Amino acid sequence: MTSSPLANLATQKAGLLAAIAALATLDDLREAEPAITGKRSILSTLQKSLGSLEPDARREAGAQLQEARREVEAALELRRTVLAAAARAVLLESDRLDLGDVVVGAVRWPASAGHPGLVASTQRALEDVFVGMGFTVAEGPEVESDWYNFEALNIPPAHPARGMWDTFYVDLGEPETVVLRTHTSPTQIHLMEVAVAADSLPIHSVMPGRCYRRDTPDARHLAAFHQIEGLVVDRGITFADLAGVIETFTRAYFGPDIESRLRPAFFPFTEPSAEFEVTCTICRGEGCRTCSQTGWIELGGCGMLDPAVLEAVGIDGEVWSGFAFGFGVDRCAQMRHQIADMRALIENDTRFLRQFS
Ligand code: FA5
Repeated sequence: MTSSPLANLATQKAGLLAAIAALATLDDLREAEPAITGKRSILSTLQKSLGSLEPDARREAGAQLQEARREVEAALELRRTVLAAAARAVLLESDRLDLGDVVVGAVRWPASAGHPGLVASTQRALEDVFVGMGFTVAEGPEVESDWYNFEALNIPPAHPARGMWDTFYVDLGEPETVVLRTHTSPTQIHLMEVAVAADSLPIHSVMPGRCYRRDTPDARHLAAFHQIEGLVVDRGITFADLAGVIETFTRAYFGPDIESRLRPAFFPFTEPSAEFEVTCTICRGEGCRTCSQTGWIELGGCGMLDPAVLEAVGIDGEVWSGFAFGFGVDRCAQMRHQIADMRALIENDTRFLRQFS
């Protein structure tokens, strides 16, 4: 009588389980795996030997062998999970950064506190100048409806003046009805609406904030930049008041050495309108790459409020008049600190940023 090929199965299985338990690393496991469950393993050899058995005996032995293989494979997977977790723990421990060690122990360079960026501090300085001149400070939303950004400012749909502002549209509601504001002028409209509703005219306010345009960044432009808007609505306001405010502001912010000038321009929401410019501080008016060889840098636009705008918000143009202006905060920072290329403001080069701490 020939003995069953599975006569020693229990001992053989115990040997495999012991070998699995002794595997110390994932590499050991990968190396041992073919000998434990692979084609040349003892389990596979036993499987082949079952072919010589009678069908009934083969079925019974097959089931026994399958159960043994399942146990061995389960033990191998469990060992793989345990070893992988151990390897990960070792890796994490070696990567561990104890912030306490860095701060309290091995500080390799002087720890430095953060500080407001140049654009933020310029915005504050500009606000201070205008607060000193009797203006209040207000803010408006960066995402606007087409009505506030364009229509209420006397720029109806399809008006050619829309081409002055290359607009980012937000994918909300009807197509092209919600925009990232292209200028701070829509905040004028919010302010006038509130003043009408609260019966609180006159208005003397400045409104700083971020604006967005599909402009290609260059020495004087960014796609996300900042403006500060000014709005005065009062009785008997004239262009001389506007010119006086612009002149006072430029002298207060840039100092008496910098010249400024107003040049006729067109904005749909002001009439008459002007652009105001200052001497380029990079070349002192000689002409350079930053000012496109003109010797002047445009800071912003301004003008007397167009009666159509007053009417859009329900202000009686027979009683009230006013002016508005809007200029670039980043441009002011650039001119005040003689930064040849505006893109330096957003490049986050700490050697540049540290100069303004
Ligand atoms: C306007 O945006 C008008 N809303 C200004 C205005 C307000 C006119 C009230 C009349 C009454 P303009 O598109 O010219 O105008 O922009 C004004 C200023 O914003 C520019 O002179 C410049 O200083 C700044 N500016 C405009 N586009 C950019 C840009 N892409 N990057 C940086 N600064 C910019």
